[in-house]
Amino acid sequence: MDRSEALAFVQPHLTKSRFEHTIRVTDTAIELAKIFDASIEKAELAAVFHDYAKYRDKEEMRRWIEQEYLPKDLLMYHHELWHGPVGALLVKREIGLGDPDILNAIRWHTTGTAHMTILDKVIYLADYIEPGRSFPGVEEVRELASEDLDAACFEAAKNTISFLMSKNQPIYPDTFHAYNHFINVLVKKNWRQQNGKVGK
Ligand code: DGI
Ligand code: FE
Ligand code: FE
Repeated sequence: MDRSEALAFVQPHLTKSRFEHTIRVTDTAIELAKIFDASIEKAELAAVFHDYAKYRDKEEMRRWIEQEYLPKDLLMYHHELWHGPVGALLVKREIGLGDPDILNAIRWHTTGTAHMTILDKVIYLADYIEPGRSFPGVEEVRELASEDLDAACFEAAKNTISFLMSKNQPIYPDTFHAYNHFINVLVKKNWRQQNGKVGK
């Protein structure tokens, strides 16, 4: 499936501004995929479909989570978190896109998780830093994003958690798992650099 075909599938499900966001996420994801050597074709499709389920009826999404093999604990958290996992399911069912790499990147794009693939990180980050985003801290993440994917994801996870805590919002476990994973990765990288083991 090429980009224009994919966009034609997605457009009827999105508002105009969400569709424009999707295009910016797609362009950003392709740039990141080039820098970090992810599949450009997969990054493009995952980005086009990442918010596919964003405007599904809340009760419909609840039913998918109840009926299908999706984490039930999602139901105890804000429905904003549902469109990633439900999106992955519906992109497979309705569009017929079965590539697990693409579906996982869609699944994790809002919360992140531990042990994300490069493609997962590319989509997580592209959604966070696309040029239409203007929240505090985004510029630092943009700068990191061209150099160190893990450091950029760490900052994004940290900012998201700080933001949610400042609003007294519950935080989904995978959001914490992402944060904890990236802090460990960065500590290890720093140790290696300080001990002259770069690249080993
Ligand atoms: O769909 P988008 O708006 O493009 O972006 P997104 O899928 O990253 O969703 C962003 C929203 O999700 C943002 O308001 C923060 C929220 N979010 C991310 N992680 C968590 C979370 N909300 C809660 N309550 N808990 C989380 O762990
Ligand atoms: Fe989203
Ligand atoms: Fe998005």
